[in-house]
Amino acid sequence: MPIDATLPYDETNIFARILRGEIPAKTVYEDDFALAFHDINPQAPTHILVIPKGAYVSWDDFSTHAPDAEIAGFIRAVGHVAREAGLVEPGYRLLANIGGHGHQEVPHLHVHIFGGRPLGPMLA
Ligand code: D5M
Repeated sequence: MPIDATLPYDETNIFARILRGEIPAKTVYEDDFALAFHDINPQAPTHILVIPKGAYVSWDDFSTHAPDAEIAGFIRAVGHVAREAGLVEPGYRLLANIGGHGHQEVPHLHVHIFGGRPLGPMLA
């Protein structure tokens, strides 16, 4: 079910639990600002999720409320993970779903990294 991205942060969401180490994830990268792990239901040969360590419901919440250092650190982490996964050449896709029409299901900001095959003009 898509979430309402205007709701307050829910500390019990699955990615908050991964950040707290309460449930496992196939982690590929971690730093002060971000955690990256394989998506449990991959839609491409490489499908990695990158999440900020801070408690942000969505891209909207993050871009409005996060300090500049967290925003810069998170964006750099996304690029680093894609590079380390060997995706820069031949290319890859970033996607962030936001709220109901964006079909966001987990109420903690996450950026999908897709790669490993030609992705076509859109991933709908
Ligand atoms: O997509 C949410 C994404 O999160 C979806 O691709 C599945 C993934 N997911 C859900 N639970 C887990 C766990 N436990 N590990 C890894 N990946 C997970 P969106 O529609 O953008 O909210």
